[in-house]
Amino acid sequence: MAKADAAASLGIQAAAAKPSSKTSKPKNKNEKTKKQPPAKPAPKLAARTKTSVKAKPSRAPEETKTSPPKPIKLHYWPTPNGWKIAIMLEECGLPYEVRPVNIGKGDQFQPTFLAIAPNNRMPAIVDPEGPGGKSISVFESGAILQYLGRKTGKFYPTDERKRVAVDEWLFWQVAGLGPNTGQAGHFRNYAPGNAYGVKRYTDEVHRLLGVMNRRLADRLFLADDYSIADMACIGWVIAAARIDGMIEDFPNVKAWMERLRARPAVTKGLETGKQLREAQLNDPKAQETARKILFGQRGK
Ligand SMILES: N[C@@H](CCC(=O)N[C@@H](CS)C(=O)NCC(=O)O)C(=O)O
Repeated sequence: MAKADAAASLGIQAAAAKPSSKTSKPKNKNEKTKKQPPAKPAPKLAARTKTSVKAKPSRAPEETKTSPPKPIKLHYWPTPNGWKIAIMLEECGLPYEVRPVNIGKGDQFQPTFLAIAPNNRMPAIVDPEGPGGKSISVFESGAILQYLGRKTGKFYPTDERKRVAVDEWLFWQVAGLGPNTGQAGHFRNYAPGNAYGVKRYTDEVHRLLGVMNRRLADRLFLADDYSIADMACIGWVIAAARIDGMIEDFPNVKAWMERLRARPAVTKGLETGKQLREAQLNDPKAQETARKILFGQRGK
């Protein structure tokens, strides 16, 4: 499935989402966050005595409190699975630096990447300020969203009933909507002669959108309040919407999609690293290399 997702991400799958917003420059949030606050002027000594020098701590406690958070490293390629995390980071206003993982060139097999993401799939993150103030890495988009939700206390409620609802729809996306939309795109684009594969996955995407449409009949978001479950779904719904124009069968999903796209953080997330993929789209050689890398992977 991930192969198909990956293909979608490279634009070699027509069903892949293409956010309509204009091209943005490469994200380098680091530039912003690297800026240090101006150094505090050295304290003036009231009197040049030993006692007064000793009395002054070298660093005021407030100074440590206000130091800006260190940016999270986002190992990323602009695909529906990558967008989820860019959207969440934007929604939370967390500083981050994009570390491109060019899956069409095989970056996902680099030992340094495998050390943090053993499944050779992006996204992954490294948070230098993890639990206990120590660095932590996280792979699997659902686990990353939950981690960021717990870290920030945003978009992932602590109330158990509400959290269960978010988890249900998050796992529904990770295990259902994403993989099946990816497979539908794969068969439709690379094996259109395989009528069984095309029908099986197109039908399943249609079924899943029907489930979502019923869920959204009496609520604005999947788990009532806007949450990481909505962020997980948006990229895949954009991709699914393009299959045979099937979104027209599901007006509640269509309205939800527009609701999400109206959020500035969603727009920014969908734009993150857009130029990385575009460079590859216009290069047939790169497309050919990508296919070789992405299709036919085996365990040994
Ligand atoms: N279950 C994983 C799926 C991630 C995934 O499939 N990523 C694709 C891009 S959308 C990838 O890295 N593919 C690389 C490859 O196929 O080698 C997640 O949700 O994080």
